Amino acid sequence: MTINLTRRKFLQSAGCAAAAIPFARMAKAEDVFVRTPYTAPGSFAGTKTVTGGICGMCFWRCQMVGKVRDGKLVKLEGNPKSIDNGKSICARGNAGVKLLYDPDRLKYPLKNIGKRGAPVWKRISWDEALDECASRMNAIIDKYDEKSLAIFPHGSSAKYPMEFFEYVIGTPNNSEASFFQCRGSRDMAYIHTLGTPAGEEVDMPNAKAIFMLGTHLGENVHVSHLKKYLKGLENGAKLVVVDPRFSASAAKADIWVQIKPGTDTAFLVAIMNYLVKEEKYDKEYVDDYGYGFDDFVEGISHASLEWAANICDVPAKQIKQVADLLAANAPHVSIHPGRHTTWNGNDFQRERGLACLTGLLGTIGVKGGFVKPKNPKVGRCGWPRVVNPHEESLHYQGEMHPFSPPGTPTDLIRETAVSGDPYPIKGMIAWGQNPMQTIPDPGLTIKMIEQMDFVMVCDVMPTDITMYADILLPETSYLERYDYVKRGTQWDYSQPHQQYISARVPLVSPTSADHERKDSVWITNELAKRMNCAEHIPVKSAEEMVETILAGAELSLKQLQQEDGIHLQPGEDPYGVSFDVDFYNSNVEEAGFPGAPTYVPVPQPPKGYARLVYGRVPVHSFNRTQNNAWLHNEIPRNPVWVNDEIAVHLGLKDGDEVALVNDVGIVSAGTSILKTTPGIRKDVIYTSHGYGSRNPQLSVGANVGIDDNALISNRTIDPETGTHGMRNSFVRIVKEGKILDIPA
Ligand SMILES: Nc1nc2c(c(=O)[nH]1)N[C@H]1C(S)=C(S)[C@@H](COP(=O)(O)OP(=O)(O)OC[C@H]3O[C@@H](n4cnc5c(=O)[nH]c(N)nc54)[C@H](O)[C@@H]3O)O[C@H]1N2
Ligand SMILES: Nc1nc2c(c(=O)[nH]1)N[C@H]1C(S)=C(S)[C@@H](COP(=O)(O)OP(=O)(O)OC[C@H]3O[C@@H](n4cnc5c(=O)[nH]c(N)nc54)[C@H](O)[C@@H]3O)O[C@H]1N2
Ligand code: SF4
Ligand SMILES: [Mo]
Repeated sequence: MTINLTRRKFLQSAGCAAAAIPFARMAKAEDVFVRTPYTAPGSFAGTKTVTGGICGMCFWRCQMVGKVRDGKLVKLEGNPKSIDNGKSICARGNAGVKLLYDPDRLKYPLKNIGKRGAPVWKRISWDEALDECASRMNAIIDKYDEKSLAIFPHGSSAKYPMEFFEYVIGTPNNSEASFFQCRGSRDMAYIHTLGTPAGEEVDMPNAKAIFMLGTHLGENVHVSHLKKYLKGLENGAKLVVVDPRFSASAAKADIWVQIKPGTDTAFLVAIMNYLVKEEKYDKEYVDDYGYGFDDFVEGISHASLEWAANICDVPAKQIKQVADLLAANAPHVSIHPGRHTTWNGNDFQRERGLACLTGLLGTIGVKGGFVKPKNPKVGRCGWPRVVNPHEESLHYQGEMHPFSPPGTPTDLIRETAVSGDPYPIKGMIAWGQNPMQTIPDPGLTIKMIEQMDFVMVCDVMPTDITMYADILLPETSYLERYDYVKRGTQWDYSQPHQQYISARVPLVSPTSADHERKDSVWITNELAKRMNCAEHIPVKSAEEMVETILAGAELSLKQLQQEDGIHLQPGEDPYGVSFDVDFYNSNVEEAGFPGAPTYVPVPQPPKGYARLVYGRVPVHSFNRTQNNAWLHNEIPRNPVWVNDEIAVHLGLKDGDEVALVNDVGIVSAGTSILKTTPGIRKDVIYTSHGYGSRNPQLSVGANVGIDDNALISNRTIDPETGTHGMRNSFVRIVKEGKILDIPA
């Protein structure tokens, strides 16, 4: 592929073209491409290839190039120079084109002159919007103090405003979805076991066995991670998948353990107890790097195979079979740490269990095991820490959740806002996060929002949270802006080691006559000026921010461009690096929690209900792609999985139109189609996340399928970390208005 367009030339042509083409014509041109990208590469003749793109359809950040014709992006592809995703991007990455030209996108700053939740929008100028946001937030700070603001950020463009509100304004109330509803419990458990966050750094390509708990690769799609996994399987790795559902991974497994949800820690400690008793663990690794091993052995000694079999509802001999398979292939075993790990509120202990199992098998720093390749160094660019509000954080004040990830547990913010105790929280900022469909118990989120003096939302699309904004700010999309650097190493560590550095640069011009979108650096700086913080502004533009980060690696945007968007340099072999293992963690014990991984039972479904469990579909990212017609057309609604025998009992059949009602009486706003299958336990109902938006501004995605989050009314809090347990809500099926009890 020739990459023959310089950035300068590209920006010139893109700028002119965009200004010259009225939007109606652009939309028409786009329609021509709706169906073509997958099938007709010939139709991309005459396009220019622009390098430097980084995908933002999910957070994996694959490296891309864009095909541009007349200033219009017509196709996205993996960057052939990438040693990460390579030429591949997934369906969602491909559909970025559709997001870019989605006519429903936010275009101008908007003021809500109706009610929160039932907005009436009035277009206002940026000056009016920023003046109002700043003056109302200043007023809240004057009346109360900095702690009365809370920010709900997510994604790379939210980092800059997040740092502003935390480091400069000084609020500790910052709750990132990636921690408190995603991987916070995992990262903290690994830090307090192996001394390092987990990432998903298991060397699957070189593994003899791969062990996955819940992790449903194939439905969970992160391109280079999937490549690692598939390479491992191709290379003959045995696969063990523990999942109550016949997931895409379970379908490839040598052993599928159809576990009872919430009981995984019992499963893990029984395996470890067996390995210890049978002396099938890595004594040398444990002797050299293990701490608290005797206390650990004592702490798990009760966990017989039969004990776990009874709790997990799986045969004892299958647990033994899994343990033997792992031991037989050790140390070349990938114990996958998982990613979304906020399941039932007993999650820190389960993740500690996974980390301990990793140590027990000595599968650290070896082929196939847990390895941490060194990333290339780059510079830092962001707001200075003018204040450090950390100690004021609600969980420090209350001495709760001592192993909390960075920020403040979402639930503490929400309860504090609703009760006003220990202090009022009166201003809310949502930036790249959709709390309405992301945080369990949306009813409580609405209560929190209702008592706010001011709500500001910055987004790219109308979503369920934007309906609650007083002022709604439109951001440029990831295809039109500079933002953070993506760096890493190649994924198959048996290859000569290489590191890469790339940066997100615009593939098309952000300017156009039909909208007034701005990037997050510009928006935050303008707010900072109006909040009397101009002196702390670290950079004038997003471009300068990227240059500063690159300068730390003695690189520049110009040089990256000359290198086709990706700088490669030699790295270090990650093998041979060991990590100490805190099998028994006395800090955890001193804080009042079990020092050895311990199974804590979780709430069980009341009579007539099944547990609601959710996961991913390969063609959607969270809630953010609901309105993307290309993706929507692939899986228009989220099927409701029900065990086939239960279905027969209830007189239901495949394809029936159903709704769900939960154990506090909340009925799903939408309906979906039933999927009856032996591939789901009888006490579980499954559907996928990312459907059922209620925002009428979405012409494709509104009221389609079932919103899982609307049904998650019972939240449990993981006591060590303060992260949300999200799978303790229970549902019944509704068909034609009739509620059907799930038989025991
Ligand atoms: N296509 C797509 N891919 C994505 C994303 C996306 O939005 N779309 N998001 C990305 C992100 S940020 C994340 S965090 C990951 C999430 O992906 P994962 O980390 O793989 O998600 P989980 O929710 O842990 O896994 C869901 C699976 O867990 C099973 N499960 C439910 N309860 C239990 C239980 O108690 N025990 C066990 N063993 N299994 C259980 C479910 O049946 C389901 O198969 O996906 C990433 N990849
Ligand atoms: N019920 C339930 N809840 C979940 C999950 C689940 O499976 N089920 N998954 C959990 C997990 S693993 C995660 S990681 C979180 C994800 O939680 P969120 O980060 O809230 O994910 P999204 O639903 O994609 O919402 C992100 C919002 O950012 C907007 N957005 C997209 N791009 C941009 C941009 O460039 N700039 C700005 N300003 N906004 C942008 C989107 O339009 C959307 O409104 O959800 C968690 N919560
Ligand atoms: S995995 Fe797919 S959606 Fe995520 S960054 Fe890569 S191409 Fe984009
Ligand atoms: Mo996540």
